[in-house]
Amino acid sequence: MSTIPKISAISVPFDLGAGRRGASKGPKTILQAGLLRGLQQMGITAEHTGEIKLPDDQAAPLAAEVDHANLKYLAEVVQVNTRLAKEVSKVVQQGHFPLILGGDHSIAIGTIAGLSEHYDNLGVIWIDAHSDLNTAETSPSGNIHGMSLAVSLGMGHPLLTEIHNKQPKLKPENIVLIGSRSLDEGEKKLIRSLGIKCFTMYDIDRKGMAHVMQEAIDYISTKTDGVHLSYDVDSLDPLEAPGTGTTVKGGLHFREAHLAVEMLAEAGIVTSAEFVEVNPLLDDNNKTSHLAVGLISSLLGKQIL
Ligand code: 4U7
Ligand code: MN
Ligand code: MN
Ligand code: MN
Repeated sequence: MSTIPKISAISVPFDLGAGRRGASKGPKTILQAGLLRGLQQMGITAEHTGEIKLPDDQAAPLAAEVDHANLKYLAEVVQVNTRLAKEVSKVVQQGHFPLILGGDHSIAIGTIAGLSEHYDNLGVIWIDAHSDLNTAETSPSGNIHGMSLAVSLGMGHPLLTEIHNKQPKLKPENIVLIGSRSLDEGEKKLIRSLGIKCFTMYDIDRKGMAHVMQEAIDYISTKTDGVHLSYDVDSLDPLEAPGTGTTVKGGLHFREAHLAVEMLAEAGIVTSAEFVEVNPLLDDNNKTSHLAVGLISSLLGKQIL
């Protein structure tokens, strides 16, 4: 992708949307694994715009103030995503490519909210073992990182769905799920009733990743005016990506994961991306952070030859 604009990387050291702590340390280890240096070596101009986080002294009082059933840390999630949405919107306004480094997947709420201000038909490719389509009513955990895609569709607590105004942020027909293998009952119902395009691990095994990606690209590129890639590293098999909080066996292999982003680079359709759920506390020698750097580089055009 020689046409790639300047990359603005935004760190979101936030993990209260997840059931386990540690993803807040993800952005730092991804940067330490050499992300910006690698991109610069590829001839890409990349800057780090800074961190979006809660003021340290506010986390405790906020948690005490709000007690919503089955929406853990609602106030914190709202606050960080409200800030993130503004920053993402600003980056798009500047004509740069937003690259968001998570953080748990609840930050997709803010990313997509900020993007949606600039697109009438935003497409989202959601590569994840999960679909993150729960609401407080269907969630078995109350963890908001399992609800972010539903929120972007306008479903869930108004404090979440109303972040950054525009409502809803996404249309179900503009979403593609890839790598799904752990879906809750309520999520399955929603995928079926809304007709959301979903390529499960079965489809990837049956058709191969190249075929699935081509179908996904053809499906999404014709009807959208921008495509956001939301990449949860738990889409990979735990053997490849041990450093994440919600591993599910039977996931993408290293080459399949790379092929997916290489094909997106070749298609030239992706206008923003986020890489989430890297948890260095659970990692093995920063394997998952290095993997994330490799995937981001491939997405932004790194080729073998
Ligand atoms: B992730 C789960 F029940 N569905 O809602 C839930 F299996 O961002 C997991 O994809 C959600 O990692 C995982 O808690 C959220 C669970
Ligand atoms: Mn996820
Ligand atoms: Mn996941
Ligand atoms: Mn996860």
